[in-house]
Amino acid sequence: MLDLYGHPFSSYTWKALIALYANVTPFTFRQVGPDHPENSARVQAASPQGKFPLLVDGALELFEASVIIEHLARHHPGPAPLLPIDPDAAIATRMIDRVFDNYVMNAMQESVDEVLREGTLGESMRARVEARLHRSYRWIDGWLEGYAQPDGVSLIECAAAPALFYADWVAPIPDDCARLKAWRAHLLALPPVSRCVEDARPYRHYFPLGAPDRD
Ligand SMILES: N[C@@H](CCC(=O)N[C@@H](CS)C(=O)NCC(=O)O)C(=O)O
Repeated sequence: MLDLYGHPFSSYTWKALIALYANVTPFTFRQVGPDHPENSARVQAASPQGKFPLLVDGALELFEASVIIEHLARHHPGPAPLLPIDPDAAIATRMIDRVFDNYVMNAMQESVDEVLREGTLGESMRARVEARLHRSYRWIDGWLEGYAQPDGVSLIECAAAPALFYADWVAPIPDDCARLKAWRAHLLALPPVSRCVEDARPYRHYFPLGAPDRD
Protein backbone atom coordinates (compact mmCIF):
# COMPACT_ATOMS: atom_id res chain seq x y z
CA MET A 1 0.00 0.00 0.00
CA LEU A 2 1.23 3.48 -0.85
CA ASP A 3 1.03 6.53 1.40
CA LEU A 4 1.19 10.02 -0.08
CA TYR A 5 1.98 12.82 2.34
CA GLY A 6 0.99 16.28 1.21
CA HIS A 7 -1.66 18.97 1.29
CA PRO A 8 -4.68 19.40 -1.00
CA PHE A 9 -3.72 23.04 -1.79
CA SER A 10 -0.06 22.25 -2.55
CA SER A 11 0.87 22.46 -6.22
CA TYR A 12 3.58 19.80 -5.98
CA THR A 13 1.19 17.50 -4.10
CA TRP A 14 -1.21 17.89 -7.03
CA LYS A 15 1.55 16.83 -9.38
CA ALA A 16 1.82 13.44 -7.66
CA LEU A 17 -1.93 13.14 -7.05
CA ILE A 18 -2.71 13.62 -10.75
CA ALA A 19 -0.50 10.63 -11.59
CA LEU A 20 -2.08 8.49 -8.87
CA TYR A 21 -5.64 9.44 -9.85
CA ALA A 22 -4.95 8.96 -13.58
CA ASN A 23 -3.81 5.39 -12.97
CA VAL A 24 -6.44 4.66 -10.32
CA THR A 25 -3.55 3.63 -8.06
CA PRO A 26 -4.69 2.74 -4.52
CA PHE A 27 -3.04 4.91 -1.87
CA THR A 28 -3.72 6.55 1.47
CA PHE A 29 -3.54 10.35 1.57
CA ARG A 30 -1.80 11.61 4.69
CA GLN A 31 -2.45 15.32 5.06
CA VAL A 32 0.22 17.50 6.62
CA GLY A 33 -0.65 20.43 8.86
CA PRO A 34 -1.40 21.28 12.47
CA ASP A 35 -4.28 18.77 12.64
CA HIS A 36 -1.90 15.93 11.73
CA PRO A 37 1.43 16.61 13.48
CA GLU A 38 2.56 13.01 13.00
CA ASN A 39 2.30 13.39 9.21
CA SER A 40 4.16 16.69 9.28
CA ALA A 41 6.89 15.15 11.43
CA ARG A 42 7.38 12.31 8.95
CA VAL A 43 7.69 14.77 6.08
CA GLN A 44 10.11 16.98 8.01
CA ALA A 45 12.37 14.01 8.72
CA ALA A 46 12.33 12.55 5.23
CA SER A 47 14.08 15.15 3.07
CA PRO A 48 16.67 17.92 3.43
CA GLN A 49 14.11 20.76 3.56
CA GLY A 50 11.10 18.80 4.78
CA LYS A 51 9.12 19.42 1.60
CA PHE A 52 6.07 17.57 0.38
CA PRO A 53 4.86 15.51 -1.39
CA LEU A 54 6.46 12.43 0.10
CA LEU A 55 5.60 8.96 -1.16
CA VAL A 56 6.10 5.98 1.12
CA ASP A 57 6.13 2.62 -0.64
CA GLY A 58 6.93 -0.08 1.90
CA ALA A 59 10.41 0.66 3.24
CA LEU A 60 11.05 3.23 0.52
CA GLU A 61 10.61 6.99 1.04
CA LEU A 62 10.56 9.09 -2.11
CA PHE A 63 10.49 12.88 -2.34
CA GLU A 64 10.52 15.27 -5.33
CA ALA A 65 7.26 15.02 -7.28
CA SER A 66 8.99 14.15 -10.57
CA VAL A 67 10.85 11.28 -8.90
CA ILE A 68 7.62 10.05 -7.31
CA ILE A 69 6.04 9.97 -10.77
CA GLU A 70 9.04 8.07 -12.20
CA HIS A 71 8.63 5.54 -9.39
CA LEU A 72 4.89 5.20 -10.03
CA ALA A 73 5.49 4.74 -13.77
CA ARG A 74 7.98 1.94 -13.10
CA HIS A 75 6.46 0.14 -10.12
CA HIS A 76 2.73 0.96 -10.23
CA PRO A 77 1.86 1.35 -13.91
CA GLY A 78 -1.70 1.85 -15.08
CA PRO A 79 -3.59 3.13 -18.11
CA ALA A 80 -1.94 6.58 -18.09
CA PRO A 81 1.39 6.58 -19.95
CA LEU A 82 3.30 8.67 -17.40
CA LEU A 83 6.62 8.31 -19.27
CA PRO A 84 7.26 7.18 -22.83
CA ILE A 85 8.88 3.74 -23.15
CA ASP A 86 11.31 5.01 -25.79
CA PRO A 87 14.35 6.36 -23.85
CA ASP A 88 14.86 9.36 -26.14
CA ALA A 89 11.20 10.33 -25.92
CA ALA A 90 11.47 9.94 -22.13
CA ILE A 91 14.41 12.38 -22.07
CA ALA A 92 12.34 14.92 -24.03
CA THR A 93 9.45 14.46 -21.56
CA ARG A 94 11.76 15.01 -18.57
CA MET A 95 13.11 18.21 -20.14
CA ILE A 96 9.60 19.67 -20.44
CA ASP A 97 8.86 18.59 -16.86
CA ARG A 98 11.87 20.72 -15.81
CA VAL A 99 10.46 23.68 -17.78
CA PHE A 100 7.28 23.66 -15.69
CA ASP A 101 9.03 23.27 -12.32
CA ASN A 102 11.93 25.65 -12.93
CA TYR A 103 10.48 28.32 -15.19
CA VAL A 104 6.77 28.39 -14.30
CA MET A 105 6.24 27.00 -10.79
CA ASN A 106 9.41 28.53 -9.33
CA ALA A 107 8.78 31.91 -10.97
CA MET A 108 5.24 31.97 -9.53
CA GLN A 109 6.61 30.90 -6.14
CA GLU A 110 8.96 33.91 -6.00
CA SER A 111 6.02 36.30 -5.70
CA VAL A 112 4.29 34.05 -3.15
CA ASP A 113 7.50 33.94 -1.09
CA GLU A 114 7.80 37.74 -1.15
CA VAL A 115 4.25 38.17 0.16
CA LEU A 116 4.89 35.60 2.90
CA ARG A 117 8.16 37.35 3.82
CA GLU A 118 7.22 41.04 3.45
CA GLY A 119 3.44 40.94 3.78
CA THR A 120 3.05 42.57 0.36
CA LEU A 121 4.20 42.19 -3.25
CA GLY A 122 6.58 45.00 -4.23
CA GLU A 123 6.29 46.50 -7.72
CA SER A 124 9.77 45.39 -8.77
CA MET A 125 9.13 41.77 -7.77
CA ARG A 126 5.70 41.84 -9.42
CA ALA A 127 7.22 43.10 -12.68
CA ARG A 128 10.13 40.63 -12.49
CA VAL A 129 7.84 37.63 -11.95
CA GLU A 130 5.47 38.78 -14.69
CA ALA A 131 8.35 39.17 -17.15
CA ARG A 132 9.73 35.71 -16.31
CA LEU A 133 6.33 34.06 -16.58
CA HIS A 134 5.46 35.82 -19.84
CA ARG A 135 8.76 34.69 -21.34
CA SER A 136 8.02 31.08 -20.25
CA TYR A 137 4.42 31.31 -21.50
CA ARG A 138 5.60 32.41 -24.97
CA TRP A 139 8.11 29.58 -25.17
CA ILE A 140 5.55 26.98 -24.05
CA ASP A 141 2.96 28.37 -26.48
CA GLY A 142 5.43 27.78 -29.33
CA TRP A 143 6.37 24.32 -28.04
CA LEU A 144 2.69 23.35 -27.88
CA GLU A 145 2.40 23.73 -31.66
CA GLY A 146 4.37 20.49 -32.08
CA TYR A 147 3.23 18.67 -28.94
CA ALA A 148 1.34 15.43 -29.62
CA GLN A 149 -0.93 15.39 -26.57
CA PRO A 150 -1.44 11.94 -25.03
CA ASP A 151 -4.91 10.50 -24.51
CA GLY A 152 -4.55 10.62 -20.75
CA VAL A 153 -1.85 12.28 -18.72
CA SER A 154 1.92 11.97 -18.78
CA LEU A 155 4.61 13.50 -16.56
CA ILE A 156 4.18 16.64 -18.68
CA GLU A 157 0.48 17.08 -17.82
CA CYS A 158 1.19 16.26 -14.15
CA ALA A 159 3.76 19.08 -14.05
CA ALA A 160 1.94 21.55 -16.28
CA ALA A 161 -1.52 21.52 -14.69
CA PRO A 162 -0.63 22.76 -11.18
CA ALA A 163 2.09 25.10 -12.46
CA LEU A 164 -0.23 26.80 -14.95
CA PHE A 165 -3.18 26.77 -12.55
CA TYR A 166 -1.35 28.88 -9.96
CA ALA A 167 0.95 30.87 -12.30
CA ASP A 168 -2.09 32.22 -14.16
CA TRP A 169 -3.37 33.60 -10.84
CA VAL A 170 -0.12 35.56 -10.41
CA ALA A 171 0.38 36.65 -14.03
CA PRO A 172 -2.54 35.78 -16.32
CA ILE A 173 -1.58 34.09 -19.59
CA PRO A 174 -1.80 36.85 -22.24
CA ASP A 175 -4.28 36.62 -25.11
CA ASP A 176 -1.48 36.26 -27.66
CA CYS A 177 -0.66 32.84 -26.11
CA ALA A 178 -3.92 31.33 -27.36
CA ARG A 179 -2.64 27.74 -27.52
CA LEU A 180 -1.41 27.91 -23.94
CA LYS A 181 -4.66 29.47 -22.68
CA ALA A 182 -6.67 26.70 -24.36
CA TRP A 183 -4.32 24.00 -23.04
CA ARG A 184 -4.62 25.29 -19.46
CA ALA A 185 -8.43 25.06 -19.77
CA HIS A 186 -8.11 21.56 -21.25
CA LEU A 187 -5.80 20.45 -18.41
CA LEU A 188 -8.12 21.78 -15.69
CA ALA A 189 -10.99 19.82 -17.22
CA LEU A 190 -9.15 16.48 -17.11
CA PRO A 191 -10.79 14.32 -14.39
CA PRO A 192 -7.61 13.73 -12.31
CA VAL A 193 -6.88 17.48 -12.40
CA SER A 194 -10.42 18.72 -11.73
CA ARG A 195 -10.48 16.42 -8.70
CA CYS A 196 -7.42 18.26 -7.34
CA VAL A 197 -8.97 21.66 -8.14
CA GLU A 198 -12.17 20.75 -6.27
CA ASP A 199 -10.38 19.20 -3.27
CA ALA A 200 -8.25 22.36 -2.96
CA ARG A 201 -11.19 24.77 -3.22
CA PRO A 202 -11.84 24.99 0.56
CA TYR A 203 -8.23 26.17 1.04
CA ARG A 204 -8.17 29.03 -1.48
CA HIS A 205 -7.96 31.59 1.29
CA TYR A 206 -4.43 30.22 1.88
CA PHE A 207 -3.19 31.77 -1.37
CA PRO A 208 -1.03 34.66 -0.13
CA LEU A 209 -1.74 36.96 -3.11
CA GLY A 210 -5.49 36.37 -2.88
CA ALA A 211 -7.19 33.82 -5.12
CA PRO A 212 -9.15 35.25 -8.08
CA ASP A 213 -12.85 34.55 -8.34
CA ARG A 214 -12.57 32.01 -11.19
CA ASP A 215 -11.39 28.47 -12.04
N1 LIG B 1 11.17 20.30 -5.54
C1 LIG B 1 10.08 19.82 -4.73
C2 LIG B 1 9.28 21.03 -4.27
C3 LIG B 1 8.26 20.67 -3.21
C4 LIG B 1 7.68 21.90 -2.55
O1 LIG B 1 8.13 23.04 -2.74
N2 LIG B 1 6.64 21.65 -1.75
C5 LIG B 1 6.00 22.71 -1.01
C6 LIG B 1 4.49 22.56 -1.10
S1 LIG B 1 3.91 22.86 -2.76
C7 LIG B 1 6.35 22.58 0.45
O2 LIG B 1 6.79 21.54 0.89
N3 LIG B 1 6.17 23.66 1.20
C8 LIG B 1 6.38 23.65 2.63
C9 LIG B 1 7.74 24.09 3.01
O3 LIG B 1 8.49 24.59 2.15
O4 LIG B 1 8.05 23.98 4.19
C10 LIG B 1 9.22 18.83 -5.53
O5 LIG B 1 9.34 18.81 -6.76
O6 LIG B 1 8.49 18.04 -4.93
